[in-house]
Amino acid sequence: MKNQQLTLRFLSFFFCAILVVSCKPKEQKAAKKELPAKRPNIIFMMSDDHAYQAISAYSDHLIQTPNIDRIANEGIKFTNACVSNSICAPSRATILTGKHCHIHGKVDNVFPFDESQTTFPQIMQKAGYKTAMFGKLHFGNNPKGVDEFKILPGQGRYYNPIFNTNDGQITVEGYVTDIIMDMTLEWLENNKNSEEPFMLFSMQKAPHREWLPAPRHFKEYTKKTFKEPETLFDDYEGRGTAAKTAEMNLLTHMNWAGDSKMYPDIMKELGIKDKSGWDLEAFEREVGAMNEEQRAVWDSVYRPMMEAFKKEYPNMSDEELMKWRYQRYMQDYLGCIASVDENVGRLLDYLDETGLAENTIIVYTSDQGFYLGEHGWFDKRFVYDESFKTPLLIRWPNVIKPGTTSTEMVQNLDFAQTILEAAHIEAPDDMQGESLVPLLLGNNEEWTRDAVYYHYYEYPGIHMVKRHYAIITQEYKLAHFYYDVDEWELYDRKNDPNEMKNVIDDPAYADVVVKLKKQLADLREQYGDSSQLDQEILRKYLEAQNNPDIETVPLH
Ligand code: SGN
Ligand code: CA
Repeated sequence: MKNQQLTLRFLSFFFCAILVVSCKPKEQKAAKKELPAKRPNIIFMMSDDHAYQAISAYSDHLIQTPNIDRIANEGIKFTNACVSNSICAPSRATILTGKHCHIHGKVDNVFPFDESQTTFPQIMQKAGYKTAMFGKLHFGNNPKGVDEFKILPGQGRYYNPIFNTNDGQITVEGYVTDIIMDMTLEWLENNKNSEEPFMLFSMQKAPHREWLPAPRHFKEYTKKTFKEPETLFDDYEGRGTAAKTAEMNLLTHMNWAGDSKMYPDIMKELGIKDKSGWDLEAFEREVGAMNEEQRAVWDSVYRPMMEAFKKEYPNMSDEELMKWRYQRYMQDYLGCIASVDENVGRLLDYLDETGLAENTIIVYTSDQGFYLGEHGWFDKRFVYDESFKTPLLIRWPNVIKPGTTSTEMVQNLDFAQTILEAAHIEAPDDMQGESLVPLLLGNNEEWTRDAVYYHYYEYPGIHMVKRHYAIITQEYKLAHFYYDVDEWELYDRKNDPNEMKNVIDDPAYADVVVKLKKQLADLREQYGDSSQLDQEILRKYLEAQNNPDIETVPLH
């Protein structure tokens, strides 16, 4: 009996095992993920000149940004996100139109944006989205396609800023980064129960030059010392003429009053001249805009620091001065980032508290990257990594897998199509980017692009970075500086991440050069760019420099 029972048990176990094995589903290719049916809200946060080196999700050697990092940890971080032209208004125009600069026409900061161009908020507004924009646009005109806007005129200022609004100009007391977030939160509060989804732009001025922090950060940040970049003392050997002639060096081109916050009276005492011709004006434009209370906090921190420097200055070597200027620069720049991060935290908390977080896509990016002393520089413009790459973090709960990293060559050119697709709206055929939606969903095999196109124009002009166009792949960067020189540069991105050696004439790269030149010519053709267009754009630019009757946007 016992034996029979055992045999039975064994047999039933055996059959069950067979059943389990045969029912196990075959290894299947992961199913393609689809967009959720419900249209999402979108908050597009962009700061001005926020270098990825100053976001701890990318690199934590300078500052901790726990709130911005939350977006990366709960969403996706792009490590090769870049711009098609590393300068403010052209980048914004590319973001809003989904087109390269030579197509939408905003190639530099000089001419106003062509208002006949279609921007994606106009398309979203027509498709039933509620739309609003707060902060910096820098177009020389107001945004189209937004129900409500409060926009800084031109570059705007840090303290007690003026805004252009639907109902005329207003001046708001306080610090610009806090104010722009106040406006963002107020609009959300007023619209959170609306039936329609929303598209909200919250665009910070910080940390744009002259890098002025909130008074609450003066003391803490002026006491900090930051790690110097490896290339702070770059002598530009091994690079082309453009790197050698650019005017963005911390020691030689930075303003004393406006940038390093040296008091004009101390400058005078030390016999330091206003080299740019607008240094004292820049100081007055920003520091002069403070109210009494803000100015008192400023003077209590900056005055003693500058008095101490006054004593040291006569005995300082160039190397010591460079180091001092780097620290001064970072203290102010990163002080600005501290407020940006705090305000991102305010927004994320608000979205959690109201339950809006769940169906809201949050994008955090910058209009371009920035040099934080790398190659001895500040500013941007070049196709070299620190200015060409830009931070890009996106959170979309239940759609993007938390903690995802993508190394794909994505560009600001792609944002319009991405947002339209996420919102179930068809993008116009003449947009030139590629939607990032497959990468957000995890359908990575659908991504097609492996090289991006770059074109910078604003020369001769402030910072004197020569005109150039380029092709960039994960491995290489090939650039042509075509005006007032005719020079090619090639960088091996994997073996020379600091881009210290132009290998264009190195025989080992001869095949790469041939291949990339062909690919670059094809890209130019594909995107509708040409030497003839380069010449026309240049002619118009030079004409405006010589003719004061031609309308231009103020520089500062
Ligand atoms: C200002 C800055 C420049 C900066 C341009 C463009 N000088 O002119 O350093 O390159 O803006 O910046 S400042 O002293 O007025 O700040 S952009 O971000 O608007 O393109
Ligand atoms: Ca900018």
